[in-house]
Amino acid sequence: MKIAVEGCMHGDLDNVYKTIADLQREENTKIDLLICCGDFQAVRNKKDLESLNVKPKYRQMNTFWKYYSGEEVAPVPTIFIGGNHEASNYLWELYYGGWAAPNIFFLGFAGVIKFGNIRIGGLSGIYNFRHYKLGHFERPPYNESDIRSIYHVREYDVHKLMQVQEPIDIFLSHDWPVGITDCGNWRELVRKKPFFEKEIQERTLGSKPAAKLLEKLKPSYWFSAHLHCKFSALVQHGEGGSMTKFLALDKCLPNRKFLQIIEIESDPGPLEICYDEEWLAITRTFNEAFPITARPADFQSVQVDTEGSRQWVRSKLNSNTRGVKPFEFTRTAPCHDPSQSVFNGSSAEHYRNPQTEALLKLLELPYLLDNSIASREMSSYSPSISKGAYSIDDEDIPIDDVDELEELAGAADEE
Ligand SMILES: [Mn+2]
Repeated sequence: MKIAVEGCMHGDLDNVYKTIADLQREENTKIDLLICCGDFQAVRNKKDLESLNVKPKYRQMNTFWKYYSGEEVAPVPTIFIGGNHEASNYLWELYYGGWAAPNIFFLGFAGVIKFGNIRIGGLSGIYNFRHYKLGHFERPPYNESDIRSIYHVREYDVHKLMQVQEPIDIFLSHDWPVGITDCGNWRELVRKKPFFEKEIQERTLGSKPAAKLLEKLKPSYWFSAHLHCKFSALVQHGEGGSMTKFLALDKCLPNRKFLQIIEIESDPGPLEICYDEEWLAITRTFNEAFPITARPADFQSVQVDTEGSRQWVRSKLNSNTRGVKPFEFTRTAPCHDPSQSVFNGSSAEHYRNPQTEALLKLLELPYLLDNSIASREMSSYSPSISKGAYSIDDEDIPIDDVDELEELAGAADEE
């Protein structure tokens, strides 16, 4: 199987698919799957832009909406995770994963799926210690603070991924696992990106939970993005242990290293995206601890019966009309109309995405994503007055936006 791996998409689907088409023609080859490591920007209409954390000058429709409306169809099955520049309201609709557009699958805030016999896991968002322990309290419309915290990785989602026992072939995170630079040529990296040096030395460049997951899951491949440069590393898990090939890629710009083709040995097919039984069992088990307020998840109440829940999920999938195939793509919010300069369609703040509802029904779980009590309860549990570690006033703000840093670094970054 040939997989194209891409760094940050930034809504530039037209260009990435064109690059893949050119490559297939030039090299007389066929790409089976495109993987994108976040900052995908699945913006359906102008209203979605209100949930996207970008500076006003970058607040553009770009090209995802054409794939959402059906004007264009993704020529290659595409899997993506979320980063820190997303239409977070839309990704929230698909919290458990699902089709964001035909042939374009969002892995969820955390998720594992199968493509053929290849198992792909991922964690959306970026790490920020101030919000890590909190629950998923953000609800659209997002205020100035929520629009930034919604994409910060939560302990709950990491905890679910830490339960995965069976081998993972490919894992995706938007920011890099902290310490990954030790396993590659960091000197060369620092030559190109001098402003990373301090973070590397202080071990703050990247995500702590991602590093924890790398150590636990030991996938064959790990792909990341976010820092807008290409970097590879080889991680050896203990003496004589297995290896993880790490690769980070740039964003999609001319003459930037944003795409890489890897070849993985796999069964002949069919090459389709399918639900992962172990992951659905974990999702079902831990849903009762789903933290819908700012309060940290309480894992103590969760009864783990690994074999029992596996069997339960298996029998459900066997009797499901679609088998292990995810539920079909459905449009919720209206499509962008380029003939209109301002959005004047009617659009709800939150849609119950039928894919999410169907999956929850299959797993016999309640729908919690529009729980409005959440936001009210949230105000009585202010992170800033809780333990010091979550203090909003903390000056130590990790890298949230590399572009901002690059602008500050100015000409030093120009290659
Ligand atoms: Mn990013």
